[in-house]
Amino acid sequence: MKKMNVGLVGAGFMGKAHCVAYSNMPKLFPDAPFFPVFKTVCDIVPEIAEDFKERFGFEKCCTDWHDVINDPDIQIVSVCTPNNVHAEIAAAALNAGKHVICEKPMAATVDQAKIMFDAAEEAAKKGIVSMVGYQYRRVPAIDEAKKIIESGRLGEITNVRTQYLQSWSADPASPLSWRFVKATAGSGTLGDIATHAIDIAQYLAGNITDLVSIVKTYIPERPVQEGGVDLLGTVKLGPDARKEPVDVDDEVSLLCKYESGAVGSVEATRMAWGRNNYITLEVHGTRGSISWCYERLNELNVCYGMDDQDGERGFKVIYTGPANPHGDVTWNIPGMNIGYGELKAIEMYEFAKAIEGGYQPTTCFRTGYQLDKVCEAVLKSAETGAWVKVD
Ligand code: SOE
Repeated sequence: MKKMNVGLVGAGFMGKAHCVAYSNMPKLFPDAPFFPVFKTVCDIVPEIAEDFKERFGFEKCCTDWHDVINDPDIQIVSVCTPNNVHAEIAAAALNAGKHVICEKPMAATVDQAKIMFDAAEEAAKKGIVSMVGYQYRRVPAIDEAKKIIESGRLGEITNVRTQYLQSWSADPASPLSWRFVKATAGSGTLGDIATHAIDIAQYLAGNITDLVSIVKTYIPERPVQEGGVDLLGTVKLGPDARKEPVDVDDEVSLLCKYESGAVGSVEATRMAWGRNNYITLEVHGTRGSISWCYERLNELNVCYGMDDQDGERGFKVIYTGPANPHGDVTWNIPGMNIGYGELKAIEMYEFAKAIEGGYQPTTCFRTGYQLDKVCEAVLKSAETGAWVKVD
């Protein structure tokens, strides 16, 4: 099997997710285009880089991302750093002729996203592939929903509602990480998780053209964890810890119009006690509806309302499996179920197929740039209270 060498920048939670996906891709997908070889892992904390190298079997580790970009042996770069450095690393990698898969949101600002988009457009002319980690649209149930919508069985789509609710930052004792600082994150819940919900909605209903939004920050300062890594709320600090301001949003809500003519709403928060990775989708059409939640990601609820008898109308549950998108490559029996690990492997497989085929995957840097523009429109509308057109 052909081999391709991988460099990883950022050895945190998402670095781990990428590496598990690289490892599993050729095992889960018999027609995987290549076998990824772990060449170099980079993290600014030397002990983290060293530990990651050992555990995942990288050949080398380093603390300066330029060492990854300047290595002619590396063909693929994963960018899993805080958002504010995505642009310089990803653009440098693309300019050096490397395929890039970058975590979301694509950048901390639209200007940074534009730099990445331009670099990706130029690189694409040479067959170089870019991708942003909007993996939730690749859940088999979401692709099945898309098939059903496109088949017309739901009639004309009138409303698409999505939510992404988490609780890991609801406790004021959860430390201030880079995710709560505008300079590093760009925005809070908006870029971090609302973008996933927006991506699913746009995947199914077309791009958002107009929106009006509310953005709230509930916890204005948080305790600082000295020298710690971002552990997503699993560490709590006592009342004596030094505090610093939060200058990004905790919660965002928007009403929107899609280019398809549908309308809808998106809500996201990291402050919803009791909700963990609660991504929901509800689609209403003139003949039927779809409903889905990530916490039961293998199940798609469909109601063919107009085709049901009076008195028998309701949702039926499709347990996704071999007969659904990506069903040939995960597990054999519906109900055996896939989870986050397999989902990231599906994403990696799509990335690998695009590299082999020399085309840009869905969720390429064009998609990432457009999503960053939606975020810009959300923040603008929240400031003025007015409807805003997405550029
Ligand atoms: C934290 O909110 C986070 O890790 C996000 O950054 C991811 O994109 C999401 O998939 C899970 O939660």
